[in-house]
Amino acid sequence: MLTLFTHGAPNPRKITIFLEEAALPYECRLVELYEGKHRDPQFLRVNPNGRLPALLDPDGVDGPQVLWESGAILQYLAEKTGQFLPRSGPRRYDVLKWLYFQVAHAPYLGNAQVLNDQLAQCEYVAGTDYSIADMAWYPWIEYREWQGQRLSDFPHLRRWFELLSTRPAVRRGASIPWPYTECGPSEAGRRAQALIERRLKGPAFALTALPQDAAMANLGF
Ligand SMILES: N[C@@H](CCC(=O)N[C@@H](CS)C(=O)NCC(=O)O)C(=O)O
Repeated sequence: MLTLFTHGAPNPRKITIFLEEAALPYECRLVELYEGKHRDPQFLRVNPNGRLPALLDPDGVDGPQVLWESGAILQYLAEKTGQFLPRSGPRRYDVLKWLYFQVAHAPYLGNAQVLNDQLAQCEYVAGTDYSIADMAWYPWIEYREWQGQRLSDFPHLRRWFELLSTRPAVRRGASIPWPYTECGPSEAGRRAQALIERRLKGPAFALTALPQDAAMANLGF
């Protein structure tokens, strides 16, 4: 069975969305980010970069396979199952292009505009078919408020987000180990949640409710 090293954070949720979509059996191993457990020597032996997600597949091509970096994990699982990534041809590279754009550049604020323009032309992020590129973007769009952004400013992105939210596997995957609005049951998680909620109500976020020009002027641009 696959083992996913995870916590309540956007990059690991890309993988739980895939695993739920593909109905692959897996177990979750929680690595408590707010307590810094991802920097423990034990976890660094799994991912020397000390970040989540990581995946262990005991049935890899040539024996057990350890993976980290969410884009590599999504590509591996897509190739293992033959789902959500065309095996060859231009549409494969469309998916990889939008996948790598996400893993290389999220969560920069300007990406919402780029995605919105793309989704004005395509039903899904990489074209006509639902793919691992959609799974990579979805959990980050969930966190839009942390960047002071609203879906109402990006109608095509909103249409896509609502479409994905109707998929039962996306809803399940995005709630494992818990939804993005929560930080988990540990003491450190509860402290983090209180801090985040205070910050979301604070002036840095209120600023973005202003029209773009006024917000920029306020920032001194
Ligand atoms: N490029 C990596 C980024 C992984 C990453 O930064 N994960 C976050 C959780 S969403 C993390 O582990 N953060 C802990 C830290 O940066 O110390 C990927 O796509 O997997």
